[in-house]
Amino acid sequence: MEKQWWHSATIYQIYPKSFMDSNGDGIGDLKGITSRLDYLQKLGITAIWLSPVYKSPMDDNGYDISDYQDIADIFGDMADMEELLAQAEEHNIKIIMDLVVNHTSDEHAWFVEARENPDSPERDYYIWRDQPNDLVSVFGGSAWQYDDKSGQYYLHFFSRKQPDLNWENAELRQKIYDMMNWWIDKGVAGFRMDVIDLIGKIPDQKIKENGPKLHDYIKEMHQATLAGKDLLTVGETWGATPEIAKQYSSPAEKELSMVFQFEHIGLQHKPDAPKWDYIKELDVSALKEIFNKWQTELELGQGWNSLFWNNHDLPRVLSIWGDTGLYHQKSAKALAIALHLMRGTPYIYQGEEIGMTNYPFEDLSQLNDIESLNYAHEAMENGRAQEQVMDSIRMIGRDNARTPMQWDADANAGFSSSAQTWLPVNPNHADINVETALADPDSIFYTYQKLIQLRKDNDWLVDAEFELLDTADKVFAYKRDNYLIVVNLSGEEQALDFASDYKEIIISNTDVEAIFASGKLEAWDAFCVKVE
Ligand code: TEU
Ligand code: CA
Repeated sequence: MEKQWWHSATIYQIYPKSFMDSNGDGIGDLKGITSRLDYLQKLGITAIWLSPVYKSPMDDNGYDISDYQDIADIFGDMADMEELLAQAEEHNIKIIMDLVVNHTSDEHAWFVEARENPDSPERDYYIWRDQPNDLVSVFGGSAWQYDDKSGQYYLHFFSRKQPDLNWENAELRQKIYDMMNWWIDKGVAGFRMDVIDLIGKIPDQKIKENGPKLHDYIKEMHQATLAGKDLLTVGETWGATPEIAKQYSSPAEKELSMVFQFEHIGLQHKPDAPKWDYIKELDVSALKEIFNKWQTELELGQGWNSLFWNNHDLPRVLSIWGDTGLYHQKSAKALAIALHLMRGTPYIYQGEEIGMTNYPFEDLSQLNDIESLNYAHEAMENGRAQEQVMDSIRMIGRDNARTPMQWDADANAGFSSSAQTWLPVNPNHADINVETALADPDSIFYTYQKLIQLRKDNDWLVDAEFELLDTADKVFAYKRDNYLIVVNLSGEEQALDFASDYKEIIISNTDVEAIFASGKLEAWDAFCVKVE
C-alpha cells in the first residue's frame, strides 16, 4: 500500500459557531479560529475539518448552503477565509472543507430560479413531483414540501429549507465539480462529504442511501476534481458495512480516502429505534465485536476507516459512555487510548481534548438545533411528557456538542466578550477549560497530544494487523505488532486475566507496573506497552 499523509494524521473538527468569537457578537467566526491556531499546533493535529462556513440562512447551522463560493456574514468574509488558509499553512495545519452537496438551501440561487421559473434548467437540479409518497424527513414529517408557485412538491430529506439536489442532472454535477475545483485551487486539503451516501437516491422507489448510481457519481467526481491531487476525502456514510466501505475507500476504486461509518454509535440507542430511545450503559462486548469486525475486515490496502467518538451531531462521549464525575479525566484518557491506537485516521471534535461534556439543558428555550426542536414538538404532540423529551435531548441532542468551546474559567469561558452567546456556555467551564488543561502536565490534553505524536512517529499504527484479545467483558484489549493495548471500559475493577511481560510503557493513564503485579485493572485503567 502506498502511504499517504492522512494515514498518520489526526484531524480536528471545528464547529465554527462555537469555537472562538473574535468580534463579541456571541458567535464563533473565522478570525476567531485563526487566533487559536497556536493552540491547535501545540496539540499537534495535521488538519482541521471545518464544518460549513459558507453563505447560509442557518436553518441547520450552515448545512443549508445558499452560496458555495461565499462566506456567511456571521463568520466573516472570503478574505478572512484566505487569511485562515494562509495562517494555518504557517502553522503546518491543513484545512478540509465540509462539502454539502446532497442538498442546498432553499435560498440558493439555483433553487430560487427553479421555483420562480419551472422552465429553467435549474428546475431539474432539484426533485419535483406532482404527488408526494411516504418518504419522511430525518428532521420529522414528510420529505416532500408543496410549492404553491408551481403546484408541485419538492424532496427534502432534511429540513424543508434543504431541498435535495438531483444528481441525475449532468449539468448540476459539473457545477458541483467546478465549485470543488475552485476550493482546491484556493488551497484546501480535501473534503468531508456530508451524507454522500444519499446522492444516488431514487425517491420513486424509496431508495435513499446506497442508490445504484452512487459509486458512478463518486468516481466521476473523483476524475473531475480529486484525481492526481494529494487530498483527504472522507464520506459520511451512516449505514456502511466493511464491504461498502471498500467500495468507497479502496485505492483501486478511485473514489474517496476513507469513510465515517457509525456502527459503534448505533450502540447509543435501542436497535431499530430512533436515537431518542437512548441507551446510556455501554455494551462493551458489542463494541468490541464492532471494532474487531471493522479492524479485521477492512484490510490494509483495501480501504481505510476513520476513528471517532464525537462529532457535531453526537452527544459528548464522556456523558454517555465515560464518566463525568470521579473518573472524568481517567475515563477521557481511557477512551482516547482505546480509539487512537487502532487502524484508521482519528478525528477529535473540538473540546474532546479537554474532556468537555453534555450541557444540563433544562427547557426547550435553551436549544437551537432544528432536529431536537422538531423532535420535541412532534413527541409532545404525540403525548410524550415534556420531562421525558428533555431527558432524551439532554443525553442525545445535538446541541450538547455545540455549546461554546471552553477556553478559560472567565465568565464566557474566554469564547466571547459577550454574555449573550448563541448557545449557553457550560457551567462546568470553571473546571473544564483549555487554560487549566495546559497548566496541568497530567491533563487529558497531553494524552491527546501524545497520541497524535505517536501516530506521526510509528508506522505500526498504520500497518500492523489488529488482534482482539479474549478478556473480561468490560476490558477491551488488542495487540498490534509488538504492542499490547488494554483498556478497562468501565468504572469497576476488572481482572487482567493474561500474564504478560512488558519492555516499555508507550502511554498510560495509570500505574502499569501495579496492574501487572496485582493482575487487576482499576476503574478506567488504560495503557499501551511494548511487549517484545
Ligand atoms: O448529518 C447526517 C444525518 O443524517 C444527521 O442528521 C444525523 O442522522 C443526525 O444528526 C443524528 O441524529 C449531516 C450533518 O452532519 C448534520 O449536521 C446535518 O444536519 C445533516 O447532514 C444535513 O446536512
Ligand atoms: Ca463573532
